[in-house]
Amino acid sequence: MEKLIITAAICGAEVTKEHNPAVPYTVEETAREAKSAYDAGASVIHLHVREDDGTPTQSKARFQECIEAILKLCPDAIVQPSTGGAVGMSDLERLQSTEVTPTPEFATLDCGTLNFGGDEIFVNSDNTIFNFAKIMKERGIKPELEVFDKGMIDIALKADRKGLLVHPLHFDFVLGVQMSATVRDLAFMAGSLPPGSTWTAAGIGRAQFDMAAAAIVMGGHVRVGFEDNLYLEKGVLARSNGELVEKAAKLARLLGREIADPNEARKILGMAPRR
Ligand code: KMH
Ligand code: ZN
Repeated sequence: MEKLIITAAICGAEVTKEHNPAVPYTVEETAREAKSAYDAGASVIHLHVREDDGTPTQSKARFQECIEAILKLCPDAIVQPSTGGAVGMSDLERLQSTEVTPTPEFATLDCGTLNFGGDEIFVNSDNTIFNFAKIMKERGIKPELEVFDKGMIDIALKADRKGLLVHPLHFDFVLGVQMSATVRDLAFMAGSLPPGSTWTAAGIGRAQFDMAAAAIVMGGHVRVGFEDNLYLEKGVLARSNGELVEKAAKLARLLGREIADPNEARKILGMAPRR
């Protein structure tokens, strides 16, 4: 089986230090968390950034600072800025994370609108999705297609039929927000992709390691990190993103799957070697 790509979603836009004191806000904390994940085997850092007080931001300047700080500590890591940002941000605000220098090699592309808990709705109209895809294609950024249910795979494939995506496609199944997170759900999602696609499973909350274990044996890839889950095990907060990555890497080794380094990950994802 192909080596395993581990993505660390180190921060997110929703979790706070009240949930887990290790959630990073400052540039230094963000770089520290990325480094802990990288050292434990993460080749992709999925990145949201915060102001020093924890407020989520898509500011180009803040992304620039955080990416530079991360790459100083993890020189060959694949940094994947979020274009999802936080609920309520405008499209133009969200796209700022793709405007840093040098242009990111990878970024998320959210493929549908979803209920985000309570009254929160994360809005991604077809036109937003197609426009983000077009901009990413023009800028040479590989999109990670964020899909929170099967309908979003179909929307991504609509963008593909319009010529807005470059193959091979890579999907991230975020399971446990809008769609439940069971092995049956994961198998349905993985079985719905066009041949040649790659995929990562991101289980939310206690589903993080269930989905990781299933993805490891199914030949998918794995995302862990504070954005999706704050606990190492029931009742035990993870002290760093590195601890969550370490647990995923340990599961993979137990199951006989080797871990990809960043350059191996680029190859598996069909990306150009490090710029
Ligand atoms: N914070 C969510 C509203 C992404 O990074 O592209 C959007 C999100 C997805 O986390
Ligand atoms: Zn995210």
